Amino acid sequence: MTPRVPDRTLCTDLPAAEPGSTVRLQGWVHRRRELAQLTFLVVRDRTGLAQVVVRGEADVPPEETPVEVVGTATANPQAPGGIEVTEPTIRALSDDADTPPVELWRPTLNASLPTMLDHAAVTWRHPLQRAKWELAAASLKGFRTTLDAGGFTEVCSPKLVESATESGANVFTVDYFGRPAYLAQSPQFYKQVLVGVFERVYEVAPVFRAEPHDTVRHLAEYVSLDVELGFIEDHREVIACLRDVVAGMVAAVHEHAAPAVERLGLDVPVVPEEIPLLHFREALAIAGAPEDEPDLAPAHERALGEWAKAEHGSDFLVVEGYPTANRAFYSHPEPEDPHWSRSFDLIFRGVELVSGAQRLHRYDDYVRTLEERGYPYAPYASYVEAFRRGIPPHGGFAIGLERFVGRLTESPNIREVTLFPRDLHRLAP
Ligand code: AMO
Repeated sequence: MTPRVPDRTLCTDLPAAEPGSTVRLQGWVHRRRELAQLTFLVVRDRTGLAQVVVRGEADVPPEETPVEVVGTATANPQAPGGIEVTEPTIRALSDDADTPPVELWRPTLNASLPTMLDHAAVTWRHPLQRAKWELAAASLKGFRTTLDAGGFTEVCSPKLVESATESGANVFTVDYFGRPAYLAQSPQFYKQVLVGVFERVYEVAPVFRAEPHDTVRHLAEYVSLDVELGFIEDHREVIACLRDVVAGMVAAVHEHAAPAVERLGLDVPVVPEEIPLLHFREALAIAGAPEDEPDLAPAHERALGEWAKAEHGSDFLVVEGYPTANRAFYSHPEPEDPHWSRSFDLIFRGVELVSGAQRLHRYDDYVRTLEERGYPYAPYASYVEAFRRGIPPHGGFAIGLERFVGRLTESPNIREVTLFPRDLHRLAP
């Protein structure tokens, strides 16, 4: 429970205050503008901005200092929302703040990305920056609400693990009491094993990828929204679940982040009832790629995004049936033609947002696949042996949170929507 701060008026509620009544604001000095006879003070709190007018001599702390303002609500058609605070008593709640590295009071920030990231603790205070994370927070709510309603159980799996899940190449190794361990690249093995307990699980957690590439869509740590469900017929059921989850995330953006959508002037996508779906082979042809290409390159995904928009008016597209050899070993091959897998990706505005698949669920299939791929058994033993204890047919997917918000806001670089990004060059702030 949030402790009740008596009599605090939030900035958004100021327009509803009775003119003449005493109000108490708490927030930061967003802007201090000294004129000859007056000082205008704009206070910023978690809900918005409010104008305070100080007549005559004023001792207003510098910008970004947290303050409490007690004064009179006064009608003024020129003030935001038609009400400002006059005759204020202003009390600094901390020491005077240093001059911020960027002018946060300006309607837009025109600092370079490195400056924004170096000073993230301050630059996130800008209303347009905050709005981006408000979208992320709303999306998380929608993810959880949709899955809770669908009978899923939220789980938390370990992030220190003994084997790589996605590929050996991009794992971070840590010293675990004198032996090597890895930071989890994904909760993949645990979510599958937990289908054996709960049937349907999801997890919201950071995952770690030692990505050697300095790209606009890769981070070394990102938030993975993982889902796994049992008793399925095939991957199409997983795709149907994914469709509902993404629709739930978009609905939650409307429901919980409407002011952020408005501030950013966003074009929020509509999730079609049936997301257009292509087989990998068709996708290659549409993207103009050679037919023996093993995967879709970013340029192919962009072309497919344009195709989905032009042909179906959709910001989303599912590609299924990637070549088995090119997907993770736990992916289920198509029984009729095992060259292709029951895997899929969801492309959102030309960028891969989700990977998923039906998984292998029989112990013997795992042993054979590990052997065929030349993987040692030992590092996978505790995972693979769970499949001797009765795991039903199952499948799942993972959504990259930062990719979702990045495409929602059509940001050129994923770092712009990440609170404190980690990449090849950045470990602080
Ligand atoms: P995959 O490795 O494709 O699949 O990751 C799933 C989704 O996570 C996001 N993503 C990233 N986001 C930011 N930086 C990165 N370095 C990065 N790498 C991936 C993308 C991607 O689509 N275990 C499987 C999922 C599953 O089958 O359930 C997996 O992790 O949005």
